[in-house]
Amino acid sequence: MNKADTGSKTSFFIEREEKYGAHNYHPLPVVLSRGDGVFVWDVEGKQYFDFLSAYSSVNQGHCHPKIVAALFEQSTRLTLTSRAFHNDKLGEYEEMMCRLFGYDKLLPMNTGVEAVETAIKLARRWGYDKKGIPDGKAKIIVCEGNFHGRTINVISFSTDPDSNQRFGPYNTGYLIIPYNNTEALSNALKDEHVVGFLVEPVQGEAGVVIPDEGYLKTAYELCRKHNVLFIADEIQTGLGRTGTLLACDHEKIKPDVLILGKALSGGVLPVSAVLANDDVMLCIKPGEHGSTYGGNPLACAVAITAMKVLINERLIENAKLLGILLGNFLNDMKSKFSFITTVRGKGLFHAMVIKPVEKRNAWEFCLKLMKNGLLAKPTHSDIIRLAPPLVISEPQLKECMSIIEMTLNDF
Ligand code: IF1
Repeated sequence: MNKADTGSKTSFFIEREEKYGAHNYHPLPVVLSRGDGVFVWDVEGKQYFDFLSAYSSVNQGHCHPKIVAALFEQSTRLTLTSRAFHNDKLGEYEEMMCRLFGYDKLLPMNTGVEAVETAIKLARRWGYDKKGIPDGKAKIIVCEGNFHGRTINVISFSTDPDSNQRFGPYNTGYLIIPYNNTEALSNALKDEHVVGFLVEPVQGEAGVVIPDEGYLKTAYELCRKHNVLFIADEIQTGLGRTGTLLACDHEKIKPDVLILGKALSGGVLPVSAVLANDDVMLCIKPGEHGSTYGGNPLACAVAITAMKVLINERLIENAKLLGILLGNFLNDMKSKFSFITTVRGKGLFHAMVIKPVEKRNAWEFCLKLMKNGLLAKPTHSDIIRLAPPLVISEPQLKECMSIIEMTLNDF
């Protein structure tokens, strides 16, 4: 989109960010100032369907009244104590989460990558304490195309040049294997210093890459056999996104270490968590890990309500049902338009891969979708991710499908 196409308010906001903000993002040229459910509005007053959901953080919809009420109510009583003292919300939250997901214990953090770092520390410590691995030798297996966040440690095992190039020196202790390949996993597991296998049940950044049926189950069994922790990063795939509470539920496996974030707060605050049983979690002792804001009462009150909304409003079932509709529609589009090469997805987590020809790339397509009132984010130059809030209704989804079809028609 060129400048003449953008409203005057929009360019004011964009130019100010450009001038004073670091240039570590390349957003679509839209400036949002309000959200409600599946909708967001820009500063010109134009309404859009949100098909990114802040990378699956607003599964419960923008500004969910119950979640916002919990935020407000708790914010008038107590927001932060640090973990130097107890607070009356943390235990309630931990109990609810442990019961819901079936683990002994939870460790609270804030951002997703902090929870990933926590899981890595836990796995290493468990390896030294319980597996008798010589100190400093622990290895963790990860997959090509992974996205687990942006700390130096986590980018040390990224295979995306944009994420990791020229940020070295990097950390060691990782074995990178191809995703969706149990033979490679089986080989890597022969290394007796391996303590964990860290995996996304569906690779988000790679473009909603769904592994073959049975991959996660086989991977889990291989980990069992080699006494290695199966660590699932469900930060993006968990909490209803794929039509089940966790994406691992599709294959009926229960990770040894479960990492959650994003929608844990319904998009209100950064709230993340690691869940595990005592055998693993109790390897970390007082003073060995933590975070000033981790487990703060405001976050706990918000997360308790965000989980209640997810369950009580049957958002997981909705994602499953409407996901079928979205999948069928995208397959229809694929047979209608030859430039769509692949469609894939599960629940309300889908992607459409297009053949880029000159200006006809994913970015241009997303700009056109935006003009037509739907916001989606391209990944790489050829993939459009489609992931609306799970509160979307069938009539709303149908309206979105006609927007997508209309946009495909004049593309
Ligand atoms: C950005 C991607 C999505 C994640 C998984 C950990 C984290 C993420 C599976 C870290 C974060 C985000 C971050 C966002 C872009 C985004 C993303 F395209 F880069 F891969 F969602 F698809 N594990 N994902 O997806 O969580 O520390 O950010 O809270 O701009 O970096 P965080």
